Amino acid sequence: MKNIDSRSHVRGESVYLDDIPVVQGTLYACVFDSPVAHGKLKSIDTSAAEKSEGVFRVITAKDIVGENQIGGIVPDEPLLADTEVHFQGMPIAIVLAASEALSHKAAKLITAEIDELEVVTDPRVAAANGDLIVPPKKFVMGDTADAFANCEHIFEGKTEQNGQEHLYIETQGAYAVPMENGGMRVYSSTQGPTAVQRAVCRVTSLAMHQVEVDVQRLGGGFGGKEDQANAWAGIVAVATQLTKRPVKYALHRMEDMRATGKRHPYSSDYKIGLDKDLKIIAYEASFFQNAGASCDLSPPVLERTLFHCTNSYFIPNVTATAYCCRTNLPPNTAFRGFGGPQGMFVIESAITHAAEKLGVSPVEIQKRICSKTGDEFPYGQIADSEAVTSWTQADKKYDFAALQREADEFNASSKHLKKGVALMPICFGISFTKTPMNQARSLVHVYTDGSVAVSTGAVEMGQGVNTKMAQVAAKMFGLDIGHVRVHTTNTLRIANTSPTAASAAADLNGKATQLACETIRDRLFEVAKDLVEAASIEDLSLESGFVYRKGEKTSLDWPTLVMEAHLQRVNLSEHSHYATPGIGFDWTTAKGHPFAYHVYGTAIVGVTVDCLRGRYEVDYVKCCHDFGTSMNTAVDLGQIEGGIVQGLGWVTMEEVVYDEKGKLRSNALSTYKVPDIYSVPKDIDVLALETDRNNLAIFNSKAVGEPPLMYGIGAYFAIRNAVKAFTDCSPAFDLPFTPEKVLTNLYPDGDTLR
Ligand code: MTE
Ligand code: LUZ
Ligand code: MOS
Repeated sequence: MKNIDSRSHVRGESVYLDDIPVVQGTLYACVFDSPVAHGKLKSIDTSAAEKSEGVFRVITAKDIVGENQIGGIVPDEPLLADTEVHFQGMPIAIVLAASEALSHKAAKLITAEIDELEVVTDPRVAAANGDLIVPPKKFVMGDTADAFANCEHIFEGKTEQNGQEHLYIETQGAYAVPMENGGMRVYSSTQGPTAVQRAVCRVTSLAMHQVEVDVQRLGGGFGGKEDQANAWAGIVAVATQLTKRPVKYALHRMEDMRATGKRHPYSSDYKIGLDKDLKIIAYEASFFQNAGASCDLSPPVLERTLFHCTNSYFIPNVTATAYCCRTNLPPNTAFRGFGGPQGMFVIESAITHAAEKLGVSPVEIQKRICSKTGDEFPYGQIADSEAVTSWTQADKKYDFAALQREADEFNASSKHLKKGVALMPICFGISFTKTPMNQARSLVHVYTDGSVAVSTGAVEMGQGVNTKMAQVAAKMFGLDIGHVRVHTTNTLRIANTSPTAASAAADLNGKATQLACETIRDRLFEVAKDLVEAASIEDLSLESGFVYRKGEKTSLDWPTLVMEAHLQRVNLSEHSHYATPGIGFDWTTAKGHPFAYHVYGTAIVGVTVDCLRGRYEVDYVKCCHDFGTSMNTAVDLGQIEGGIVQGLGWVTMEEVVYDEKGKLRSNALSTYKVPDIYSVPKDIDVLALETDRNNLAIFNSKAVGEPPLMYGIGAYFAIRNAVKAFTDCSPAFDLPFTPEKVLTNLYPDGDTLR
């Protein structure tokens, strides 16, 4: 089963926001955004822009009909700056013109008088100033103070992690078209159609039933459009409301890069304690999250850092504290892994630190603490663990010791090329940690020709969720996938959707689709029962387009059955709702059972470092991954490969650079390097950990969107090991490990010719 979009993607026929045919009279928006990261906005001069060729109107904060606010969790984010600017790239005014080129030209003519204020870009400085967006969050299990007193070895240290640009191929954008009675339809490149609908209603004062949001698909989201599509939809909606004209805005790459938030940088402290058998018995960590200028999704991202701060390990005594620090950078936001990778890097760094000091391989420590079924996570959930099974199966197939030996032997005879190997286990909780978000709806129509239309709240962004939705309907009705069409994600057909995020879209929307199909199927069976003279509907099944009775094919085919049901006035449509059972979390105790299940896996990453130049290549990523029972191995393998490459890009070459004034320096593809075909691992080998253990995943096919990204973290540790094979050093736990940083670690004295 392939991805149903492959053909139209390859032929360039798939429709993205910018491919939607525009309506006559469409105006093109462009924002004038703040050139200053922090300051009092005294005045805005739009006169030159208003006189510029083709300009229809310029809009500022005072024109907004509704509330000038899009902050979802904390109301700290005006749509347009009114009295203050708090990051470079913050929208101040909207220019509307007859073409995209003319609106961009006019936006450059706008000026603003801004009294500059102090710019903070460092989360620790913000924390020291007491500038936290929400109060600190804390997880406690056992008693670390007590446990440290009994430790044989204690190590303390610090880690730094940089951000990451989403670099979805399709930039942010939206297109609003006025409808009668003051309503509007908004096409948006968003992961969260309902979030866009709410934001549009807030800034226009329209009721939600007046605003239709429609999403065909995204050219990638990666979390960057979970919350941050709202601003651009809000901007075109405000403009449409004021002008009664269709308004479109598809951002240029550099606008997108400077105006949108990224993965959160973190600065963290750790303290780790081991007993005499090298078992970790105590772990303390403090996470300083660089949230940027407004709240956005920073608190739940921070929470997931805590949820994943012990990765796949069981540590009996844990205290983890997390600080959401306000800085003058664009608001950082969801990014594949959602704070989980940041938590995992710190524990892996702490383990590596301990191993280095104790003169053992980190593997010796990692293997002693793999969680087992029945172990408790610091947040109270009891593990149903595949940490050991994925480790054992990976070791059996790939032979960790042999791979290490191969690297050691290579290094013994190679002067300037050094190989490094590292083991990277993962454990990722599936469900939104905010329990109410774990619900979804699906609308299924069976038409009288036998074709099937499915609409859900899931947004297709390349991850293949539409293919999975079509598979669910096809399987439930015993049809070929060609009979099923998955339609746009639309707030009129599916209301109150959660964003497509948390890797949970296929589970939540797939289960809702399954329920809808089941209901229709049972109605059809009632009709079929008489037609094929079955004793009970229990005897009936649908396979390969025919009704089967007690496993035997009858002559009643699907289109005939459907038409007969229609003639008998049987309802051939169903709208179903699914809510994940058995989950919940109580923040007053910071304990509960937040996740439907966890996804596990164990990867081994091998690299070669060119110790003359500091450059490196990833030779392989071999992993045993917990799929449950994959319902689409092609799609899931694609997710694993993409996730790994995106993860290792974050820890190696992707370097987001802001200067001390809060100006983004890595603001284009010429200054921000993402992995390309030459830098992907030469070998990605995936062993399926196939289990028939029951879980809450759709068809037992576990969520796969985010977890594999964290295998990529292993590349940092593998490179570090290679560097240490060249020279006696202890590189800082500082991401990304760019070739420049590798080189300075290889030659700490700057002497490159030894
Ligand atoms: N894969 C592609 N091709 N494009 C994307 O934007 N987003 C990732 C992941 N895989 C993404 C992707 C993120 S951040 C998430 S949360 C999941 O897909 C969301 O989809 P799912 O819930 O259907 O797995
Ligand atoms: N988004 C969200 C997420 O709102 N809550 C989550 O728990 C989450 N987890 C992963 C990715 N996005
Ligand atoms: Mo993904 S970060 O949950 O959009």
